[in-house]
Amino acid sequence: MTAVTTADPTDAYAGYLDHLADADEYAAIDMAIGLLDAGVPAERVLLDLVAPAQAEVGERWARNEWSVAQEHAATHISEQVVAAVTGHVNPRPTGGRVVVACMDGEWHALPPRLVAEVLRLRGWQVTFLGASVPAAHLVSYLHRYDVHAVALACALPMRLPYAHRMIEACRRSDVPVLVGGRGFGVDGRWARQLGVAWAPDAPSAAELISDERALLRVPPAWLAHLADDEYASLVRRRGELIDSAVADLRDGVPATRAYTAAQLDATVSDLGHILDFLAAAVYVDDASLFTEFVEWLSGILLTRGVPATAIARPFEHYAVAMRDFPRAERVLALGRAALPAADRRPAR
Ligand code: B12
Repeated sequence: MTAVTTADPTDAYAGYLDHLADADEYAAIDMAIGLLDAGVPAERVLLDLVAPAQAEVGERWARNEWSVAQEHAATHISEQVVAAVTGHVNPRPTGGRVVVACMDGEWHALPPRLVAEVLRLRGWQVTFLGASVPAAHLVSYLHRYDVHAVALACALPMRLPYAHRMIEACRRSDVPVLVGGRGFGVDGRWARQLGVAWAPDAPSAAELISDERALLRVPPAWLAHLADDEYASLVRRRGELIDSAVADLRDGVPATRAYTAAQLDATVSDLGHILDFLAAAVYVDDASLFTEFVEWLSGILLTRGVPATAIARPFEHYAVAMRDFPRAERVLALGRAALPAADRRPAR
């Protein structure tokens, strides 16, 4: 068993990351259980060790230092650690039932799993439904039980329009809704826009769930701008826009003609993400959703050797197609302004 020389998860962090890097599940679990045995509360092991380590896993993937396989291995180990920690403590419920689920199309199940386990540790009877739960299935599930609250997770802002539909569906079942995850913005501003209670982290989620009046005290959604139908039109034209952007890339960036099937798949996926983030920004009427995404995407692509001119090309193509959509056109223009200068070399 790995000796834990410190009873502070923050001090154990570097060693834990090494275990993730080595894909050493046993050492990672031993370290977490060692902290529990040294008197560290389980909640701190989950939130001060596992959570920041997973954020670092994401940074290493983004910097192209870790492959997708290394990220998957590390995430699997973190999931095993979460199970081992809560299994070790084995909390028994004293409170009502809380259902925790990911939005439809959302595969980041570990962040809400951490929230679910913290709620469990605090006495709630938690049902964790995991990744991508279709709205209709979630609603029929809620009807079968006496549910105190439902907590919905969204890690990617491009899923916000779906999130909104799901929130509304839960509300129609008269179950109080709470949301969280990076997808609602670091300060939860897009949750406020959608008129739903938001918590920045697991402890705040637990406090909110204990205060039913606070959970229900939310301002109405502010989505009057959707009357212009721009969001719906963008969604309708998604496939056609991606096809024409691929054709335009082949014309304008000859290197893309030699792309392998895998490279082409990744390109189509990126072209779709650009439109999905644009549509989500139009949905919540906030250009910062799109500009933040453009900065993130440019960083990812430059690190992987994609030239700045090739990154900019689809944005120019989409800009021409947005001429009849004033809000989308404005958001796209701000996104283009956030693109890297064409002479910037890929980071090494
Ligand atoms: C593991 C991982 C995956 C795994 C998820 C597996 C799993 N079982 O969860 C897989 C491989 C599926 C995946 C896929 C993708 N991922 Co990913 N992923 C991650 C990674 C590395 C870790 C996630 C995690 O566990 N985080 C740890 C927790 C603790 O994070 P947290 O958000 O801070 O959570 C706290 C609060 O936000 C809050 N909270 C979170 N959820 C909830 C829910 C509720 C109800 C409440 C109240 C609070 C709350 O409480 C938490 C604890 O205090 C993150 C990096 C990161 N920084 O998170 C990227 C990351 C989120 N992924 C990213 C991307 C881009 C993707 C993909 C699009 C990649 C691709 N090209 O396919 C896909 C999208 C899949 C989809 N449609 O959902 C980007 C998102 C960037 C952006 N612009 O939005 C990130 C940030 C990586 C990066 N650095 O660029 N991913």
